Amino acid sequence: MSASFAKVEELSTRYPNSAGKVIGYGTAGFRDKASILDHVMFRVGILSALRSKQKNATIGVMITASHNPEDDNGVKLVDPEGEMLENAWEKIATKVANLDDSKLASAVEDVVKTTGIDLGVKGSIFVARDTRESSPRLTQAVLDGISCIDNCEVVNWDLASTPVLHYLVVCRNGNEAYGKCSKAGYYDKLSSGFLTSIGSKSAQGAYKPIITVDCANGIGAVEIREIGNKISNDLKLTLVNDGKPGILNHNCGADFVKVQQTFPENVTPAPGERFASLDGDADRLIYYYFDSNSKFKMLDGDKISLLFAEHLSELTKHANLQLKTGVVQTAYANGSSTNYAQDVLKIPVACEPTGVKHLHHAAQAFDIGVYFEANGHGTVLFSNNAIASVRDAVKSGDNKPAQELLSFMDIINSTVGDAISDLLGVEAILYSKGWSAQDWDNMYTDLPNRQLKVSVEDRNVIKTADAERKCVSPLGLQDKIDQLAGKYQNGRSFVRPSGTEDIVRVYAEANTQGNADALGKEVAAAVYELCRGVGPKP
Ligand code: NG1
Ligand code: ZN
Repeated sequence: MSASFAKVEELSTRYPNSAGKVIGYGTAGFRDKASILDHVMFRVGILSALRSKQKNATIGVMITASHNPEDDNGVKLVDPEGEMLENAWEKIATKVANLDDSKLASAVEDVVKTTGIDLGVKGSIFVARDTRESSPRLTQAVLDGISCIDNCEVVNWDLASTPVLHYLVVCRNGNEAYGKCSKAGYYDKLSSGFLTSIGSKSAQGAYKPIITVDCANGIGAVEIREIGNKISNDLKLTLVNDGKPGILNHNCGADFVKVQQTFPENVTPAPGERFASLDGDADRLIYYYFDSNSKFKMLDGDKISLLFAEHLSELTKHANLQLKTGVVQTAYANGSSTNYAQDVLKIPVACEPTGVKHLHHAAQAFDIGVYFEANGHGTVLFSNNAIASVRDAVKSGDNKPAQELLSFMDIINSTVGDAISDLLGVEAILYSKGWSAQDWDNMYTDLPNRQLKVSVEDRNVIKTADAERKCVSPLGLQDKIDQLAGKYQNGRSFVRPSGTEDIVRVYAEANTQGNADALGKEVAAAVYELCRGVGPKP
């Protein structure tokens, strides 16, 4: 063992691997019960330092379990350009996180050798955490891990949302044009983008400049309060579920609203008002309202995506710019949204496997790439060509649509899905169109749908293809799904193993809620039967 890793051996005794199970780096990093994650955090700290030296750039470490319950926690690494960790390192992370304690130091030495890391390079790591009670303890484990590797500079940003950490990493790694590398820089960028976007015109038409925001009792409350103060003359934000004594993600937050299809706790619905929910780390956003029949109506990631796509492609047309706008979705996107984008807006749609890194990558193929998961996680990417063309058009004279595009670009946090940035983007568009939530919802009507979970012995017996829309294993399951979906008008269903929970997810949609529910139940029963279900039969 080289002397460089003696500290790994020494400090690892404080963080023994006693999880008793394998914990994998999934679509959202490591995520599990907070009580068994200490050794994982310590090891992620070590890896973040190595990754930083390998890339000779700042790496982010975000401690959060997003929309999961308070007792869970998790950690994800942010690569230098704000993107999710590269695949090869996900594998390294899973391997290192699960090793016996006695093998850790030599495995770390091995990573250094096999990935060609020069330990002489100075490491730089940004660490941030959400509001969970376990997060300070787990942050310390990450910091201890980093301290095992010599010559590293650490900034502990303490409480920050996932999108704020991504923003800080991008700014720090040289993209100064993007924004100032501070929390204040983030608040300024978004709020001034919003204020410039709406300009001096007052709210018009059916748009009311007031919205109630459910903060899931999470970190989003801290961030949005700062921004709300800066724009309060033009948009009044009323915050609910903004922290203790409220419990994180409990009967509130974007995931609760999306899955339960109902209002969160502490929101008093009234027709004509707009509501939005953030998730626990403020990277997902869902809107909803009471329609004139006092019925709950949801405006999810697909609706946000198409509002953005429609507005941005209209602006580029009016600005006389030849920029290609595209939409990227997953199989969870409502069938109506896909049809509306392709058939009505004539905007190309790509379908990618679940996990924003797949969507982010696909969105880079467009000048303006709008990507969202139906659950409200997404953003807009602008190519260098798009940024340069818009700036030129603004410089060259009186081009109002180009100016509007430019200020909209400032609102958008392109580094990752960002609930607060997306909220300001939605509000700026509704403001300029003079639209109510109902007007926005009228773009198209969602097909009724249902999501279910099935517990099975080993969820990984399910293998999928075609961006998760087809199941290729176990044999016979896809035929069964086809047969069941064929019974219902507009019937569509697919199944996939979750990357964040030990369950199989079932999605079903059909022409009526009753049919979507029935299809979902029947497909869940087929999964239970063909994949060795455990627990009560669906
Ligand atoms: P899994 O558990 O793999 O379905 C969930 C979400 C993803 C993504 C990740 C990360 C659904 C159906 N799935 O993944 O979209 O957001 O969590 O948080 O919403
Ligand atoms: Zn989240």
